[in-house]
Amino acid sequence: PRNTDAYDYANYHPLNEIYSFMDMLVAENPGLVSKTTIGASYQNRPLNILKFSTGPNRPAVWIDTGIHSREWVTQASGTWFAKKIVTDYGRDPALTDLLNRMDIFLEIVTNPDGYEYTHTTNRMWRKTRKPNPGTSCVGVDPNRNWDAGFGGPGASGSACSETYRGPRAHSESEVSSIVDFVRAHGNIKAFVSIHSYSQMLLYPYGYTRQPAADQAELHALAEQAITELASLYGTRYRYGSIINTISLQTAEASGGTIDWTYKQGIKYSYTFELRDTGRYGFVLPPIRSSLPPRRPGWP
Ligand code: ING
Ligand code: ZN
Repeated sequence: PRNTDAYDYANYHPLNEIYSFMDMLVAENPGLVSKTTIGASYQNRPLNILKFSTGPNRPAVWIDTGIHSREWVTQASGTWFAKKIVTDYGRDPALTDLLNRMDIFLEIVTNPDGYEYTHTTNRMWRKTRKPNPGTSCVGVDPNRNWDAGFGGPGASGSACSETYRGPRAHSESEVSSIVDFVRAHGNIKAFVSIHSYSQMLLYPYGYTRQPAADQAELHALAEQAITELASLYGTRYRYGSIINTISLQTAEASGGTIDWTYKQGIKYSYTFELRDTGRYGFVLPPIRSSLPPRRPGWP
């Protein structure tokens, strides 16, 4: 596509098309959107974030999608959010009010090496693509690599595991680039890290049963959010703390993104698990292919 109106939001796109989407959106909305590169992936791809801003020195909302590469509905949703923000600014009162007071940062492809690999080689790849010395198993789980309960139960020390935590906290540049950005910014008020699948809205903690200090408020806000979400298409999301809501082999999940951001003082730290509930899972079909097949001679 030549511009972001011609972009097909109902289909999945390879990495190069998402990168050019970002550049088109910036070119079309120079007063509202800018692109910053916060680091490089292991394979030296840019870690790009879009900044939506209408004034200087604002507190900010962070959204990331695609930290797990196979969760394709998340990168697609991130692309949609970006277009939606520029379309709704000045039209939708809530979004306009938000952007008149705060900046929004959006990292659409948080694990670009993994995303490329899911298109070329293995659709089910989750982790980064950094080799692990002493083994042929590649990659670290970037949602077990953060310095929050790092090394505890709910992550693996084995390089071949899908939940390998890595050699040390923040060992992955895809993680440390966000850590550095969050610290340097210093005024991020909400941090939303988006995964799929399961239809859940989660808040800290994942590494400990100890309730977050703001548990009551986080719970009430999650309930309000999923109620409003369901009012649109009837999609039902469960909600609660990570440890009480996800079901893994181990109860815990340690070293997760939002446990770290919460401990940095970002109270509104949430993770969405988008559609579906397991029928298609990570390989959720694009909207187009869930339509009935075209019949020759029919409109
Ligand atoms: N699920 C998440 C995972 O990393 C999760 C669940 C969310 C764990 C937040 C920790 C923190 O296992 C998926 N689908 O990736
Ligand atoms: Zn995930």
